[in-house]
Amino acid sequence: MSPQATRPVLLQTDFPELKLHASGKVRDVYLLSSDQLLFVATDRLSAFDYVLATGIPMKGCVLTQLSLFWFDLLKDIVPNHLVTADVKQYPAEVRKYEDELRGRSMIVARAEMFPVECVVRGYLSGSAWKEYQATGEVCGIALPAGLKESDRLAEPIFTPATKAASGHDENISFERMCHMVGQEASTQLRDLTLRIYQKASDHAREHGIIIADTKFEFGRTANGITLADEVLTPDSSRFWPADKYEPGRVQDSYDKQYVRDYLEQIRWDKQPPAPALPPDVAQRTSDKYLEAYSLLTGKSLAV
Ligand code: Q0T
Repeated sequence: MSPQATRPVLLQTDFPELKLHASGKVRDVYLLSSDQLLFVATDRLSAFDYVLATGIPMKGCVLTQLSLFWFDLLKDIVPNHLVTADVKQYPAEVRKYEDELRGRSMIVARAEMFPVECVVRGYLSGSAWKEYQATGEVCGIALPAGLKESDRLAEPIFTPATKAASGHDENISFERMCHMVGQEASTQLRDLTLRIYQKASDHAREHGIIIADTKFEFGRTANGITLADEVLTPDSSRFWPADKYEPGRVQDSYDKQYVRDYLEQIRWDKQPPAPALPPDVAQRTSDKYLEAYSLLTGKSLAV
């Protein structure tokens, strides 16, 4: 038995009076007015690039509450797009759905988004490990020879990316970023990204979690360069359990390990449709998300 009170799993939103602005693998975004958006984190889970048929209880709440925690921790470094996550303050046409939205949503200020993903890596993993093996560099940054998969880097590196037509991110050099968004903005975005990662990864490490890498999106608002999107969640980052860290191999994922193990075990061919998960795999995965939230914030998630 899981001691955690849970909310009904939400796989899809359906708010006919609201205007859907964008829908991603996990989040649905509604346009509220010319200057505000409603972000809703569902309980969808993607693995191996597909959204699975089974929702993960509490996942949308964990992702939203983690982002709120980090926005607050980081507010002295960078302003963020949060307007309110208090459903009692939502406008009437949105508050109509407050029972679904509570805990898993936020209203944000619309920003002029920079068309780059601001990626920072403290460890060598994923596409960076592949690029390093092929070229000895990552996004034009030369790294020392002889590094192993998942090694900690001497200094975190800024490795920007753009959304390619394929939907996959494409790593780019800092120089290429400067051509796209300008040198001054690029330098500001790189400095902010590295400062945010330093503060957040220090915090996480003191609480048993390695943030191997993460991705930020920024925009411009009346407050200047503003941190947008979700931040420092397991969906936008690689979280590794610090007590299992061992360079030289792929690391266990903090949140998705049971799911990956199950999908390998049933030998899913990674073609659609994505399979459903057995209830115990979904529940254990939910427990990992809630555990990450508790470790990082020192609080249990009240709903
Ligand atoms: C955005 C204006 O919506 C996105 O992903 C989920 C499907 C990504 N995205 C965000 C924006 C934001 C933010 N965040 C903002 N504050 N203002 N646009 C656009 N795309």
